[in-house]
Amino acid sequence: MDHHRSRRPFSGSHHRQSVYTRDRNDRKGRCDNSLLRPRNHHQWQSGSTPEQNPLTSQTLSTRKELYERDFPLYKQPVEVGCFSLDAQRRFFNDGRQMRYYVEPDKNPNFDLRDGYEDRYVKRDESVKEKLDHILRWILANRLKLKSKASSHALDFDFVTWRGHLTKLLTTPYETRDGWLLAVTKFKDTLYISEVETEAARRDRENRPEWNHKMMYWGYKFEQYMCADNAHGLPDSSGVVNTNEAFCTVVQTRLTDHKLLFSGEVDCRDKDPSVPPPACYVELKTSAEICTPKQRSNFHRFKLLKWWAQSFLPGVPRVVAGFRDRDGTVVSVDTFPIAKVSQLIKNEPNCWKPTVCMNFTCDFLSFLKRIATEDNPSVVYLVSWEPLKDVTYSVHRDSCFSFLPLWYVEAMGSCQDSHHQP
Ligand code: 0WD
Ligand code: CA
Repeated sequence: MDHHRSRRPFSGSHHRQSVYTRDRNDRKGRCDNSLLRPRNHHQWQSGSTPEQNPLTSQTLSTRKELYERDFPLYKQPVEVGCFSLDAQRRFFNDGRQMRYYVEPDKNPNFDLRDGYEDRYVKRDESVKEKLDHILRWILANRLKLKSKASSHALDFDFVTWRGHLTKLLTTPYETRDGWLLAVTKFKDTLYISEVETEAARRDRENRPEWNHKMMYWGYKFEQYMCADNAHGLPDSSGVVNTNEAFCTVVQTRLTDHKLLFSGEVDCRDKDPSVPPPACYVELKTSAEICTPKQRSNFHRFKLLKWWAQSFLPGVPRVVAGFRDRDGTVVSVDTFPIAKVSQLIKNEPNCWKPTVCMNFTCDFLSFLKRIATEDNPSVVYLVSWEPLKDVTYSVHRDSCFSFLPLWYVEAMGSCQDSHHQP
């Protein structure tokens, strides 16, 4: 076939995954994920073939039983910087969008529906920003980021969004949504950027009106809970603009994987003596819990996502607004992340933090093993669907390439240029 012509041999004969050189785009210029089905697709059943050895296998199992071992080393995340996105989604290398947590009444009666029709500016979700904001932050802060000795490469194995890592942490327990991650090795760092799956795009484009409203409720809750400065009060008469964001950038290590990632933070405690990320507060809304069944589901499904998202950057607490069916917050509760494991421990068949972390650790090792070619235009497209193993395919100069030229050129401009495209 034509698009195998420029295929280059890989360094080892054990590379048995499919190799694509060029991808066809559909009429709208999107990458067509339906063309991703590889021909010589190897899907070894973990635990049932001699090729299950995790050190050589080209696939990775997500079965939770395989990850029930001791909790892996996860270093205390350290904030190395922050950035802001303004009402027009413009990047600023500072904390101007930081907001401050304001303690609410126990029974607040916030009307989350207020403003949906007339005071809501919604971010355009069809614009895919990929890692661009993080890359901009890296370029603006290169000097203060520790570089590897004798090179100007970053001293990180992985750069990504916190949200992508959250999806990895919850994968062994996920039964509904698969994911697609694009991975590129550039100057010894693996960059991980999400690609929207076909199913996710369909869902987004066909989202019913009630769903749009409920998404707004979450942002409206933030407005009721946050002030723009440490001594201010919330202004619920203002506009909700979801372009605006404050993002923390943290560094940490999961066993031998050095990570740099960024995540959006809702607000901070106004006490200036508590340093980030310990001062940060994650805000959530959830349906009011009225029955034991609802409580159990909350523990088994919602707390998993909340824990994974906040544990990663070291955000110590989630403040939840419980809403009735009409969108009125009837109570507010604080969930310290460190106490979540106690909350769920009497829940039969529940998720375990150690499984989430061990799977993620093994997944990152898997990426290091497969993504060997250091080239900014090569993408290892890693995909997963519930009940299946993680698989991948390789793409050169395709629509999946995501490291922008401005980043590649800026990073390549200082010595160590043998990897330049
Ligand atoms: O393009 C993409 N595929 C993604 C873009 C996926 C994930 C994130 N992003 C962007 C978001 O626009 C946002 O600026 O990255 C930033 C946040 O990154 P994150 O912290 O790594 O993402 P995550 O932990 O999934 O979400 C944190 C918050 C969400 O709060 P809740 O309480 O709902 O978890 O970021 C917001 C949201 O408030 N958020 C988004 N806002 C606009 N568009 C999006 C999104 N696609 N995803 C999360
Ligand atoms: Ca939130």
